[in-house]
Amino acid sequence: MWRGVIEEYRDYLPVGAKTPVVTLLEGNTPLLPAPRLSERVGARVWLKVEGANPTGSFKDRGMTVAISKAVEDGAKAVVCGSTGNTSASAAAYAARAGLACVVLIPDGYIALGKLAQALVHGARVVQVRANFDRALALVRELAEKEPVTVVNSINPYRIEGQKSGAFEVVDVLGDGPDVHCMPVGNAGNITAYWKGYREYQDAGKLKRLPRMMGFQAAGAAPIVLGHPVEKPETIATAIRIGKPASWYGASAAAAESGGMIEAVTDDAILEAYRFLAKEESVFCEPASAASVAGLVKVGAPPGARVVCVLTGHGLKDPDVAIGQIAVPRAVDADLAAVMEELAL
Ligand code: AN7
Repeated sequence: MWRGVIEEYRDYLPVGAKTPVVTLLEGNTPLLPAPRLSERVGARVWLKVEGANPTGSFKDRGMTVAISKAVEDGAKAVVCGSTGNTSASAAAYAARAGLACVVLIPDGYIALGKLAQALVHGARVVQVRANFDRALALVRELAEKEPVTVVNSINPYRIEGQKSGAFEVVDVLGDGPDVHCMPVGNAGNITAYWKGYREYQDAGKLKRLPRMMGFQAAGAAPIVLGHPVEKPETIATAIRIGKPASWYGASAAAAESGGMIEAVTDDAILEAYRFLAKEESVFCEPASAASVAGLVKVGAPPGARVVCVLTGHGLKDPDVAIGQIAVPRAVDADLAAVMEELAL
């Protein structure tokens, strides 16, 4: 049986025999072949379906390590600022560990499913009239005044856990892919994947390092522009971030791997989002589709092995989903009415 990220990759993680393992058996997510996307871009594409994690996003990989270490270090409470998924994951893992959890979220800009998760798992949720960047600054200030552990990706244990995504890709493919595509928000995940690939290289488990391709939303693309964005805007609220904490890590991953950080428009993100749902049967959230929008935009060498990380589940953001289709109208409960509606 799969034992969760810490037990499966213990040798690569900063945990000891005394670390209390707080796990929801995260990880081991599908690496799903994507035949129609492969045909479209002329490469061999796999989708790393991170929505299959316990709280529906990749954040669980880092949270199992961050919360376990917080318990080991005697913490009583954790705090994070979040565009949604970090708060959902922190709330769930904190509940499992018996820790109090405080989350600061940008008022009105987090997807409904994520807000629901933080609430049902029992976190203290504060909606702040500000964007994510300001919420994270407040979290740092709060942690200086109060005895709380920050579980944003500025906590290095988060990055350590998230690098397990790269291990799993290599464990399935037998080597690194040629190209690795992913969305970039606060830039922790691209930093983590690159660390994971390099550690597996050092361990002799991988011969080929992938080119790391990170994609920001065009309205929230500070790394592409080369300066912070004061008022980031995108339909992909998960990556509506103007001042990424791991800016350096993302730039280094792209530069060292011969990859790039690029921007994709909201229209391109939504096109990829619909394509993934209709053609590959994977319902991901808008931010996740940025990885595929990016691949479609920049292309890949013919026949290259490409992995696109789909970071979160589509059910997280029902408003965007429903906004993409015409909501069906109600008809009378008789067969004639149903058939008329179906134009049969
Ligand atoms: C679905 O939850 O920043 O570049 O506070 O939820 O590591 O930040 C979420 C980010 C991509 C970007 N896809 O990852 C948060 C938060 C999804 C996300 C990203 C996020 P990073």
